[in-house]
This record gives sequence, structure tokens and C-alpha cells, in this order.
Amino acid sequence: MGPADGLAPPANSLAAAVLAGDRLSLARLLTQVENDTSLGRIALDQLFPYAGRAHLVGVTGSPGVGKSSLVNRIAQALRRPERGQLRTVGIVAIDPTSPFTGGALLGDRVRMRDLAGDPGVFIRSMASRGALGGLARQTFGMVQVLDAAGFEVILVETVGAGQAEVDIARLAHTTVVIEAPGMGDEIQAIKAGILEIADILVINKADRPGVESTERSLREMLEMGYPPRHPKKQFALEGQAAAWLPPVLKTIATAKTGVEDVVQAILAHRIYLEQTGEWQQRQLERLESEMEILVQVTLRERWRAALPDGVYDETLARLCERKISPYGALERLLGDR
Ligand SMILES: Nc1nc2c(ncn2[C@@H]2O[C@H](COP(=O)(O)OP(=O)(O)OP(=O)(O)O)[C@@H](O)[C@H]2O)c(=O)[nH]1
Ligand SMILES: [Mg+2]
Repeated sequence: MGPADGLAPPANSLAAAVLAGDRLSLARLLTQVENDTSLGRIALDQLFPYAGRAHLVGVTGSPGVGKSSLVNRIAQALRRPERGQLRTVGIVAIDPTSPFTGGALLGDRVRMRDLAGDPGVFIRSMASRGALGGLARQTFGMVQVLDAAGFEVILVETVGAGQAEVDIARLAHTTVVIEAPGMGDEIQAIKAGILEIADILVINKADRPGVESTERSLREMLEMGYPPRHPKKQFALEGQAAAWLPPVLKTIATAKTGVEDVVQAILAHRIYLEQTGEWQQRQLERLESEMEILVQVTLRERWRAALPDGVYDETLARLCERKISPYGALERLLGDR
């Protein structure tokens, strides 16, 4: 599958090598995309027509809830030969360089070691960067490359903490939100608006005390009028297909318990999306949010580059002294209005 031959990337290009299934080229291209090089951008353009087939699954939750452990288990389950339909799996793990768990990249490598050597799996960790929209943009790019390379399910692990993560969740067709007993996670999840993006809720570390109360509070919240992502759509679908109510599942990732239910829920969600037409809707929303992020980031970069030296700092200083108002600052910085 893919576009007509006339549009195929030039022979010997990085993009062509990736399409041909060369893993070394894939790794090299992902680095180019992560560093936002012009080579990376060219390859992304060339690969775009080949992407759009993968099932993109976001896996998010607070630091240390067991995201990497569960992603590893989900990937293993998708690769088990006894499963009727084997699926190739791409994994993008975004390392929050969190002060809580420090050294997560190394840890992830250990947790995902079981998958090493399987040609149907490709794992990539990425360090998060501070730049506005930068993380989301890199993640979109990486996912697009893995999609074009033919990976059928792409799992993206992010720490659910802020707007950047909500942006990243928007790139997924299916979002799995992971909680763990205790830790006051339920409250945190509400604060971050994370629950609103959940298609599947998982309580991991179900071997720990407090599972029942975590489950109870999650279910109560769902019943208390879970805000559906597409309220209008659900109205339109009345009588045709049942709306998706996020299941609440329990797992012990370290003991493989409950993982198969999560995999089944992920696969069922895809079928639900396809049968209701929501797949197309999410596809459109994903591309729209990618386009929006690119526009925002680019406009901001252009504006900063065009701003004469010192104007920014000077404006900020005057603002602090209350010599100009925020709107006055805007006028100075944009030179119009
Ligand atoms: N008891 C118990 N421990 C678990 C379970 N799942 C994961 N862990 C442990 O919890 C710790 C964190 O697991 P990770 O998989 O790294 O969690 P994470 O959410 O990816 O962490 P960050 O990426 O650093 O935010 C590790 O020591 C795991 O072995 C579980 O079901 N039960
Ligand atoms: Mg992790």
C-alpha cells in the first residue's frame, strides 16, 4: 500500500530505507526527527503518504504507576504466537526526566528487555524537551515514522502531568490512563483533566492495598456523568451503536495479571471507533492538532527571530515596573494591534 510510484521517496534516501524495513535507518531517522533536523523534516514529508494505518495507543499516568511495565506486557501479549492475529508493535516512551524516578531511560530498557530481538517490535525512548510544543511535535513525528514503517500498533508512553501530555494524548486513537492504589492519584487525575481523555482506565499494582477504594472512586466518577469526548456524536449515534463507556480494569504488570483484558479492550476500542465512524473523526482531530501545534510553534519562532535584540527583556522589565500594561507589552512585542 502507499501512494503511486511517482511519489515514492528517492532510492537511497533514508525514507526509502525505512519503507524497505531497514531497522538501522529507522533508528537513524528517529534521531533526526527527535533533533528536528532538515533531513528529518524531508523524510517526514516523504513518509507522510505512507502513514495513517497504525492504531495509535497513548498510555499515560503519574510517574511510577507502571506505564513502562504495562506497555512491555501489552506488547508481549500482542506478539504471542497463539494470538490469532499477530500485530507488529512500535513503542515510543517519553522520559519525563522525572526527579521522582531518575534514570528512567535505563529502567525502561530493563523493563522492556523481554522484547529485544523481536523484529516485530521497535522500541524508542525519547527525552522530553522544555520547548513549547516541542515535545508534542517530536512525538507526532516519531509516531508518523513508525506508522509509515508499517508498525500496526504504536504504544506511546507519557507521564500524565500537564498540557503537553494532554496534547500528546490527542495524537492517539485510544488513550489508556493508568492509576495505582493510594498516592491520591484519583484526585490528581481529575485535576489534570486526564480522566476526560481516558478510553480505558487501568488500576495497576492491584497487588497493593487500597485497590477497592481506587476502583470505587473511579467508577463513581465515571457514573457521575463522564464527559464524553464527542457529545454531539453520541447523540447522533443513539439507537445505532452503544456509546463507549471506558472500562475500569485491574492489572499487576509485574505478574502479567489482567494484561489480556487490557489488550482486548484496546482491540475492541478500535473496532468501536471504526464501526461508529469515530475513527475518521479522531484521525481528523489528530491531524488538526498536529497542524495547530506546527503553526503555533513556527509563528512563535519567526516572531522571536525577527524581534530586535534586547526588546524582549526590556519589555518584560518595563512590565514588571508597571510602566506598561500587558496589552502595552503586546503592542511593543508584535509591533501592531
Ligand atoms: N507491586 C507492583 N509493582 C509494580 C507493578 N507494576 C510496576 N511495578 C513497579 O513499579 C515501578 C515503576 O514501574 P514503571 O513501569 O517504571 O512505571 P512508569 O509509570 O513507567 O514510571 P515512569 O516512566 O518513571 O513514570 C517499578 O519498580 C516496577 O517494577 C505492579 O503491578 N505491582
Ligand atoms: Mg516509564
